[in-house]
Amino acid sequence: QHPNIQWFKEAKFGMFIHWGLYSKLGGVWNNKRYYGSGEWLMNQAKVPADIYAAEAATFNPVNFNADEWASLAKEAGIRYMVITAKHHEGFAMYDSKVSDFTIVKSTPYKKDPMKALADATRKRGIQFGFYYSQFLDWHEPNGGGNRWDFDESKKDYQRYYREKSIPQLKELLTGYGPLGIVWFDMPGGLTKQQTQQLVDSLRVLQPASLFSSRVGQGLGDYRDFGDSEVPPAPINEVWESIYTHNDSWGYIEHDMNFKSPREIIRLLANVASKGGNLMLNVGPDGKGNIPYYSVQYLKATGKWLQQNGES
Ligand code: FUL
Repeated sequence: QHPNIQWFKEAKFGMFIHWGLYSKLGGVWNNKRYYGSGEWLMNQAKVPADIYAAEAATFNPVNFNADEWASLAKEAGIRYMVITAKHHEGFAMYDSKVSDFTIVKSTPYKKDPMKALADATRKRGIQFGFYYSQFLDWHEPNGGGNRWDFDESKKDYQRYYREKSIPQLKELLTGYGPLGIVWFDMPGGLTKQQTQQLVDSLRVLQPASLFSSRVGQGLGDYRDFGDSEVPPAPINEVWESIYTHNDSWGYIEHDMNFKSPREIIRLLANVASKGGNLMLNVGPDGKGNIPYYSVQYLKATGKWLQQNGES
């Protein structure tokens, strides 16, 4: 077991945040509405990489306020936060030096929101972590997943890992203070030995960080189930369930199917009673606002937890 697993075993409630260029698109492409995972819009609509990238020119999340997000988490009784540093679309939501496709270099916003969020979160005693899509990257010719622009047979995954994925992970593990979690997602293109090498090369940078099981090949520090899945019975392992507040991880403007405070509390109780943590996702919009119902219902959840002696 990982030497720093204890806090996670006791955490119970985490906040997941999916935030990227897709947040600005809100599930709409060429006047067509898509439903489901808003962060998959580029793939759903098979948007060419260069046309998708041009959307960055109008991504300007001026309402983003790190202290607001962190204090909402605190009020909700949340103990750890994991935010998308780069999702499958390939866009870095932080100041990456190894790519030009970043919030600092290709948007009018020009700032790195992650520094402020890391600080605001930790200041409130909440563990902070990054989600990073280590294999799927639809922006890059050698990244996994984009077959509508790039020929699969010509892809060099090793090169993608070498030139973008690993260097970006190293940036995230060295530039943002102590990370509670590095939340990998959707492994691919690596053997077990190569995955072990990846893990080892990152471990040395932050030995205390926990790595999610989606790093692949059974090498994570705790177990994640599938999306929106709770095991049927208690299990004797360190684990986490991930759910999203409505029906999408990334912001979708026409998705109003938010779980009520009662539903959130039931879910929390179900997961906690089986010994796991619930990491519940919110999807802020392209301006940097957490949806109204997520704010209200998370606050109500926190209030209930406090009244019932859990927070
Ligand atoms: C999945 C991803 O493909 C989804 O977009 C989302 O990030 C979810 C939490 O994990 O595997």
